[in-house]
Order: sequence, then structure tokens, then C-alpha cells
Amino acid sequence: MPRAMTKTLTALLVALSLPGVASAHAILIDSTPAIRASIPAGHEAVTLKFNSRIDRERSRLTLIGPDKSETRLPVGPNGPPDVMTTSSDLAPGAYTVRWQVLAVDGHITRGDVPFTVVAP
Ligand SMILES: [Cu+2]
Repeated sequence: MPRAMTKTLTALLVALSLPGVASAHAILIDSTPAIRASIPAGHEAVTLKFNSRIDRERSRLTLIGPDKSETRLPVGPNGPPDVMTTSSDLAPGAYTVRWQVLAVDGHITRGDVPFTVVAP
């Protein structure tokens, strides 16, 4: 094998074995409610779907209410390994679900799902 090719292959293998280079961080790919959705008041089921498996026990969900108060939401223990679920009783107003997720590659990502609750 030519020396240049060997070097290239070695560099590639090193890159692939570095944590975080080859494996994806968890990125939100779908949510219920959707980002900037308007939903009727009441008991809301929240579902966040990611692009990769996540460590549910080391991930957290926080609800930011219309008064900016922050409430930790319990993460449902069941479901596919790339999904987080929770639920909450919500009155009309502007809310954000803030997620902080540990992916199986060991990296933490964060993001917000803002939405509006309207009178039914
Ligand atoms: Cu990563």
C-alpha cells in the first residue's frame, strides 16, 4: 500500500475513534407540541424525538411557565431509546420546554421548544 494512502487511512481511523467526531450528539428532530405550536389548555402530553439514543436517567426536562418560573418535569421511563416523554396540566399562556439530553456518546446538548397554550 502506498505510504500516502496508509497515512490517510490512519488519520481517518483516528478521527473515527475520537469521541464526538464520528458519533452524533443528540439533536431534536421532532416534538409534540411542535415548536411555536398553539395547543388547547388542559393535560398536555409532551414527546421529544431525537436523532440518536439518549440516556434518559441523565437527561432532564424543565418547563418554563408564562411567569418564567421553572419546573422540573418527570421524564417518562418507557418508550423508544431516542424519545423522551412527559406531561403537564397547562393553563393558557406562553411556555417553553427546555431539554438537556445526554447522548450515548457522552455529550450533552440543550434546546428549547417554545409553544403557546390557548383557551379551549
Ligand atoms: Cu457527541
